[in-house]
Amino acid sequence: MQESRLLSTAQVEEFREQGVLVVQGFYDLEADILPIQRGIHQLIGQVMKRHGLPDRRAPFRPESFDEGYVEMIRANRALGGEVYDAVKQIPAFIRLLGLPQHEDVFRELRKNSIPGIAAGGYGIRIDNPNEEKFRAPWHQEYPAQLRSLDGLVFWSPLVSVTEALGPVRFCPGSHRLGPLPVYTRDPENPDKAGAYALRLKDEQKLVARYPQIAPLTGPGDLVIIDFLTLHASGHNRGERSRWSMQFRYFNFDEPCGLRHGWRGSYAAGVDFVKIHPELCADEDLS
Ligand SMILES: O=C(O)CCC(=O)C(=O)O
Ligand SMILES: [Fe+2]
Repeated sequence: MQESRLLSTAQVEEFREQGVLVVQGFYDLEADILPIQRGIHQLIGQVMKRHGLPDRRAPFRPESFDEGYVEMIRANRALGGEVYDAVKQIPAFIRLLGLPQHEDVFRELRKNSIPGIAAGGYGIRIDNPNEEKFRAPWHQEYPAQLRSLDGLVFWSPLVSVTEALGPVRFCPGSHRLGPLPVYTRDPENPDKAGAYALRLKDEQKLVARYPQIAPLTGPGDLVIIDFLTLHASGHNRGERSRWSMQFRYFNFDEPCGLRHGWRGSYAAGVDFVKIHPELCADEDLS
């Protein structure tokens, strides 16, 4: 077995205890992050071009790569959806998905694992100011992703996340609860579908049992999240969208995944309930 190289023994231990770990300066800003920010700047321009909108933006700068985006969606929210779908196809983003260090970190945290990249489990979130529709309520990653129980989310911001931008919230230690029952529809939000409609059963009771952290991070930082750790989007009350990347890895050698054949969830066209009927709490709903 290889020795732990990218994470210290203390970091490995912290992750095991907390189910979440912040690694500052994990990525190389110039080589890894800047090309993605440049790609987003370009694709915002391409969406403007597609719709015949004048592009009055300043030349690209990493700090303001998303200039014009908030104004654009304020005029027409659908254009935000176009940008969202486009940016996950930026070559530099896909290159970072397969970064060897992701695999190395996975092996350091999941000894003797066979790491896999969760197909359809990567993307760039754009959490817009004062928007509720796509905000993630308290959840564990597993029901929305499946693949294997012991997966990891690699989460990394493309902007400096201030309190105003609504940092992601975590319940450290909650991964020890194991996979929790969920409702597959949300009566309060009937317009939500698929993974967006999943709601944790007894959400408030469960969350109240844990302390909460909401680390402030910036470009280059990495947050590693256990597939079973409770976490939720913050509320963006700022002036700018909170842009962040998600890469999800799983383990081909975990018993539950081996049993169901590393199936994906909603994004892979799979009805999660067919695979885990025991985790569906819908019978409680009227
Ligand atoms: O960035 C967010 O608001 C939520 C992130 C999340 O749930 C995830 O990366 O799995
Ligand atoms: Fe999540």
